[in-house]
Amino acid sequence: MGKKISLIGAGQIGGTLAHLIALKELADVVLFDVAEGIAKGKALDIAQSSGVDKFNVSLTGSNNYKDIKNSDVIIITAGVPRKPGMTRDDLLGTNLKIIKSVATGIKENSPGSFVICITNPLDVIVMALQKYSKLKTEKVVGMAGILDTARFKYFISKELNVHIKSIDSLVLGGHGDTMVPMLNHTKVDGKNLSSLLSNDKIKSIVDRTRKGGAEIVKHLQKGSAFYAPASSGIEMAEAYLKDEKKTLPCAAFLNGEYGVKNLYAGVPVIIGKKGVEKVVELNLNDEEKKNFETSINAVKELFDAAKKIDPELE
Ligand code: A3D
Repeated sequence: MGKKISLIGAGQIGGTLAHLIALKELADVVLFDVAEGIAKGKALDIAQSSGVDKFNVSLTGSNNYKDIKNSDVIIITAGVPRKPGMTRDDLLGTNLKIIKSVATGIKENSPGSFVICITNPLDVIVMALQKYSKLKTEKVVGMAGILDTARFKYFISKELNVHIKSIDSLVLGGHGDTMVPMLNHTKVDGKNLSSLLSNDKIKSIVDRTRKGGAEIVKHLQKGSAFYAPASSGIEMAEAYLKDEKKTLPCAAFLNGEYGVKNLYAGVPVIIGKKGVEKVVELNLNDEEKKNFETSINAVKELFDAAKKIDPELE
């Protein structure tokens, strides 16, 4: 039987996700948005490109949650993006309300789906989504680490003039200014990054990665990054649909792993047909551990702020 992916939010990322899913023939697509015209218009536009690109999947636009029934995967981008000068955390109040309605829609119509959240502030919104929807924690996961890692690798590849494929790396922690590029786990053709670049250079690449989203917001002036975020979400959906058992950095529920309990944060996980099948625990050195803890504390603080906005999250 054909697979089905529902996209909640048909904005910049939602539309790009739909296009990528169609080009890869991953699944039939339902584009859902409160702004019905956007969902319908984009679905029709992409569907018409099948005459050129020859893909064979169906695309529909909707503002009715009943249309997401029996989705294999749901990817959520419903919410508002940042404007220049805003942090991701500034989006909390608005996007929390939106995610509550999305959680209800999913719970009532497709509770067995693998749900990938992209809406910011990521770690707190994905945690709220799981709490509101009460879906299994292994079926609710956030996209951020793949994007942050892709940005980090891109800047390294440009600096060293090497193919991005030769770089292994990971960015963990929360998706914010405290995210943690794992320097000791970063290798270029098997060599340690510290043997190839000066400390100052590495520091400036880490800094640019942490501010990678803001750099794009500043250029665009209207809206935030959407091509690389969409590609990153697709990698997670594909790993689940094809049972790839791929290790990917994602915002996952921690139940004691890395010494953290009852919180979502960016860690390497294995994604296969059961969803998040395992949290991979890396050996962190003292500095990585310290930075990871700082990042976890930032996520905890923001979740406390979310609980003040909506006591139902207690
Ligand atoms: P945008 O193009 O504004 O699309 C968001 C869409 O959500 C719009 O079409 C809205 O109509 C729709 N929407 C609003 N409320 C609802 C609702 N209640 N139900 C359904 N749809 C609704 O934004 P975008 O696609 O550029 O970004 C979407 C989100 O992703 C934002 O919160 C961004 O901050 C976030 N984002 C996250 C990352 C990560 O790496 C985690 C990267 C880039 C953007």
